[in-house]
Amino acid sequence: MGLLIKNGEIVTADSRYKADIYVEDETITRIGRGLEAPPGTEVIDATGKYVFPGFIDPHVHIYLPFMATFAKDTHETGSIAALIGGTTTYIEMCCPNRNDDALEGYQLWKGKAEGNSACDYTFHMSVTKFDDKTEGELREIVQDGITSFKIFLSYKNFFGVDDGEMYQTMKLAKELGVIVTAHCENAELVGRLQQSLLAEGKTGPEWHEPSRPESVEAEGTNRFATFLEATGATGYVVHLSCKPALEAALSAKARGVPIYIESVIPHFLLDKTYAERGGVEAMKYIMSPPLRDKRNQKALWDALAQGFIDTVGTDHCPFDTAQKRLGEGDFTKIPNGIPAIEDRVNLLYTYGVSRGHLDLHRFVDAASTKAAKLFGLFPRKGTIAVGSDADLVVYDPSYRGVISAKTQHVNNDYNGFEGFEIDGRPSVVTVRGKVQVRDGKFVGEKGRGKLLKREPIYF
Ligand code: DUC
Ligand code: ZN
Ligand code: ZN
Ligand code: ZN
Repeated sequence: MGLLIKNGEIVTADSRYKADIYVEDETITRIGRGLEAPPGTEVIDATGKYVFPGFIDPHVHIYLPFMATFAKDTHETGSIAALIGGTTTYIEMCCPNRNDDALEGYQLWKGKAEGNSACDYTFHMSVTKFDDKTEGELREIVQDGITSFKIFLSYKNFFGVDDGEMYQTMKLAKELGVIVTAHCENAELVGRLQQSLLAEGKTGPEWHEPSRPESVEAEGTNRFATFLEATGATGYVVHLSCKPALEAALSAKARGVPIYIESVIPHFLLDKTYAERGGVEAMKYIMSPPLRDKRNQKALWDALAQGFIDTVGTDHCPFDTAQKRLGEGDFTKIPNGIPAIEDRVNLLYTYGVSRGHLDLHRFVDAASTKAAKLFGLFPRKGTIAVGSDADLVVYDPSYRGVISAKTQHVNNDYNGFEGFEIDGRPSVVTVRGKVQVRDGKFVGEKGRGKLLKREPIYF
């Protein structure tokens, strides 16, 4: 049975027009005015609404053993939350520990998602060590359609790589047409600063940011860019949070280094004063890189509006208040993460487009199209065109609401954006032609999501 979305205003990264969209099976087959549909077609009236391509979150953690515990979502809860918020595809970080085998890790992560996600998904494969065996396994994983790597310059004891391993990872990525994504903070410096703060009795959550200052992120970003330059690999900085790191990345870009930038929604809207409230209220706002001084937010919004920041993701990573309390008396033990998978699109629309910081096309580009292009999903995902997957978000800009943990679908007992107003939300969300969400409710089929096989890209 077909699906017809009538009278909406289609908005992509580069076009805006009124037309109907006809979907057969999983694919958009016609776009035009006054389309007729055979009897039995499901018709959705999108009068007064935008129709956006399904949004893509390029950076989430669903299954994640980390900091003596596990992130709280499953693919069932995480994907339903994503879909309600308009995200129809997410890219999860597959993060085996340094001591674990890469291929076994990949199979484990893949197994957690298979048959459980209601939206489509793929992975960035973390390279957490580099030796001959790992290299062979990485080649196999790329063959399976995973054409992006992730490296951590931080988290030395969990996933972090040293500079030599970063170099080898980039050489392999260059050969295979794989983009290297990176968490850029200087691990050694963070470790030393943490130890000296603790030794001075500075143990509360307000010391998390001073243990990972802006300069530490700028150094990591600059080092990552330097290694890209030397190896010729293409890179993508994840969750860039501050002006000095932005300057480091942009100065590399200006000299021709192929480097792309992601920032995540918490850094646009929350600042370090949230982590200075004391006790568990502060611990809820611990993530890395940390929430920063508020002056950075303008730099991020401006860079996003101008296209210097390419994508907006979440770094979704839920830990509940009981887990956050693992760091009572020692800020280095607070599980890092602020969940946002459900709220990213509505927050970016509200505080970007609706409140005048962001052009509507740049919004679609940053929240969907650019990620599709960078990660080998375009034009299957990230646009509205004949032949593309029918991942569509009928968006109601007249909706008014307030974010609250009481109404969220993420598996967590708080929401870092509690009380934030939203000026719009998806009224219908489809994944490959099937209606999965209507007006804030999941009405679809659990476990329908597919692992997306991606092709290498030689940038
Ligand atoms: N930062 C977080 O806050 N959580 C997960 C991993 C990361 O890099
Ligand atoms: Zn990270
Ligand atoms: Zn992350
Ligand atoms: Zn415009």
